[in-house]
Amino acid sequence: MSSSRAQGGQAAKSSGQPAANAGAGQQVSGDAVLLGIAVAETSNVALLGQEEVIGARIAEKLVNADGGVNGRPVKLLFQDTGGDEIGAINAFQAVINAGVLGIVGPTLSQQAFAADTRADAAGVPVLGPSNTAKGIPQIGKFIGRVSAGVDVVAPLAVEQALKLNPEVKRVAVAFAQNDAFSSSETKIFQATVKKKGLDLTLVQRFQTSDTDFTSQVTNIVGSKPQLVIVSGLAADGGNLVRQLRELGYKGLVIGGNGLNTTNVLPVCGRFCDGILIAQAYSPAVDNPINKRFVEAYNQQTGKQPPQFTAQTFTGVQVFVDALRRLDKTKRLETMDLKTLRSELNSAVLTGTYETPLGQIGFDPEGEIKQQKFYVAQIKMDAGAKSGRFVLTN
Ligand code: 1QQ
Repeated sequence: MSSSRAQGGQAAKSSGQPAANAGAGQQVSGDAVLLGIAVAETSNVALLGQEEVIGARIAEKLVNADGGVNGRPVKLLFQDTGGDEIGAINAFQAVINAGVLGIVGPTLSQQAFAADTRADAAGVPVLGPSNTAKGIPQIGKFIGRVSAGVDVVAPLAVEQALKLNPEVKRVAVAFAQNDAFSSSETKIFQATVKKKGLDLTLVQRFQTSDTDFTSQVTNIVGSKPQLVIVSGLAADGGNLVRQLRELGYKGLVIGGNGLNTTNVLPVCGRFCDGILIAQAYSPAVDNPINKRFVEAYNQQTGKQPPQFTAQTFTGVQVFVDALRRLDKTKRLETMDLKTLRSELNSAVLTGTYETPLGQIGFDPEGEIKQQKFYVAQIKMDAGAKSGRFVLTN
């Protein structure tokens, strides 16, 4: 079953009919089960979002190979959000109007705070594949995430840095102040630094649109840190690290979740080497679904899957598993679309799932319950044209 697209802003604007009033009809009966994938396929944020599209496509292939939703094929409706809030709102509206049962997206927390409220108001369940800021599941009853929050993931990178260099005492942090995730993550990093008895010597701010970090890196180097922690997105964060190294900084660097992609490697090149980044996924997770996922990804790319790909795969899988379960108690065709979306939301929240992230479940607010996390370190290959994320634990 091939994927298709909602009709962009057009569908969002032209539909006068509230989606919640439509019948289930073609969304399920003998036809495909529709799910929306609204992530950043374009803009700077596509450095992160591209990996999510791949995860969704692999999930579509594997769930359909397993019979879809009890015989009904699953069809993903892709809608590009671009990198900003308005793009996310429009993409959400387009897939909602097209009748999807649930949405996996958007890419950024900054976008989620804007777009998720629309889905929640329309009664459409959302699973955030990469929305890690504090407060995401609390946006509303229909909002959950398969991306563990910064509070549980970020501190692990600091612990790993201290293992690599127990001498670390002086720490500087920098963060993108116009991005909700980066502002949330830096708070956790700063609290962790203090909790560990380290000295937070400097806090520097930047914008995700910045390309020149001269003043920030000059101030950072001047504060003589032994560890620098960067919370930004791939383009800006990668550039900051490069400029920091170019100015001669030799100590440890932690990158936050916004740098968690090999797409950062062309940005910082050889200067990416050694960056520590906490992970919510390991390709080594030992269960059948992860093995199939890793194999499918590897066949396509020759590489191991990255975190955002695994999380987006998981978002689709959770919706499909929940629909399969729901269908066994109440046949999907017997419900109108509004009821079906609401029942799907309840089913998602009450299930447990064996996924590439390991076994997961949700708390009543939609926060993921996940057992294991990891820390990777970037190793650039000789020549620094390519590199890998190597797990340290
Ligand atoms: C968020 C994130 C992003 C940096 C992941 C793509 O974690 O916005 O919450």
